[in-house]
Amino acid sequence: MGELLNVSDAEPNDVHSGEEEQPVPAEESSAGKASVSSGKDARSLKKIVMVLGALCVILAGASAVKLFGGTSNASPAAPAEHGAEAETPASKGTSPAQASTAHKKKQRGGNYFLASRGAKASGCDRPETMIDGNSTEYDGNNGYSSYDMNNKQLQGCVVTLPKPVEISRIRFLLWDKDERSYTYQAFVSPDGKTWKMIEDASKKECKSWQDIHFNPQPVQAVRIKGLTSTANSYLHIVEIEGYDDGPVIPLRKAPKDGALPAVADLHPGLWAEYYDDIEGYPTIEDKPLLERPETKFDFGSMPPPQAPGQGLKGWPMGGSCAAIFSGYLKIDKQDLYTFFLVSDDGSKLYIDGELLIDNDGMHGMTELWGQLDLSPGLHRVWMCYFNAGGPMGLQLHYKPKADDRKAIPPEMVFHNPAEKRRP
Ligand SMILES: [Ca+2]
Ligand SMILES: [Ca+2]
Repeated sequence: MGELLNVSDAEPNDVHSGEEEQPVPAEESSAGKASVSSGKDARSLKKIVMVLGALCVILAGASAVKLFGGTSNASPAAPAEHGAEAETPASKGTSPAQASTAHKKKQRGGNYFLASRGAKASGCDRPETMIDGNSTEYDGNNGYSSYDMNNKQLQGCVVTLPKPVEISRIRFLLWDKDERSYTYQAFVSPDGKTWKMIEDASKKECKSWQDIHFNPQPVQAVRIKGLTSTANSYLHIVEIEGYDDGPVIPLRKAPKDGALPAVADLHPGLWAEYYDDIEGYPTIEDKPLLERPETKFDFGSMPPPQAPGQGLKGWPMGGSCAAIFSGYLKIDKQDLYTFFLVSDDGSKLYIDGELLIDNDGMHGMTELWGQLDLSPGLHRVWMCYFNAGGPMGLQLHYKPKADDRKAIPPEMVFHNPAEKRRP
């Protein structure tokens, strides 16, 4: 209950007891966090992936206080603002939907879903707040639209354009000043009458920004139909945006496990490809700014960089960036190995061509782990990472069954210089 108080405290000037229905903090629940792993647990007996994180974070102790206690010019939850408090675990969640489609954004023509460009919003209370171009100023009382999902006559929050526009991505901000999560379905319409579902997030725990990509098509209206909230029966949306990003460019993929190289052909370190100025995982069209062997994967975490080049321990860049690490793990002894992948924002770890840890999405330092029984010899490893902005961090640790957890040692990682890495 303290949190609601703090939410108001964050923006004292805006506090007025409106008669509007107010978001109420979710009950103490870690459902949103746990859900990140639930799908994977079901998929594989070999892999046990759990969220320890969102909890074990750089800002862990401070999150509640810092996020809501607020400094005077704190701009909460502004993905483009890269504010220090924009990505605390408490403020940033993600859905698998958002994550799996993250890719370089082109944003041709900018955001079409603005009142200033003739868009109209409906279907909820204070619909104008969804298209005012303001996704940073909102609190427990103001700056969001809402509707009661229990009212079956309401079909969701709708934004309608003056005429159809080619659109390939919508993103919207679910009210995220506490730990609540939502489920929803998103639809687009070429004429405002017939609707096509572009995202079924009815079984996902969705928080904060939702980023949905689809094949470019004429769109005159978008509708976000809320299904559930972990807090109450209301859907709250701060802002809806729509873009023409052009065709979806495929992301780089982990190579399927193939023939292993001869140990004699290997060189120390995983091959690291660093990509600058992209906000998602590298696509097949992105070109790395820097490539080099990398023997340490313990970059730690850091607040937003003050200047280009100010990085983590050994990390070569700052701000929006991405990386792919590929090569081989050399295992000396058969054992059950636990891998820990900690990142801000998203990361994924593949071993032997299989996704072992999916730490995807935009979030603060979040740790996931996975276990694998590995035989002696070489095992293909592939890890991708991105930071959409703001604080960043990456760590890969491992633990043999009867040993301590430690950073991956340099003598365990190799790459084959002859290997072709990009399409
Ligand atoms: Ca708004
Ligand atoms: Ca970040």
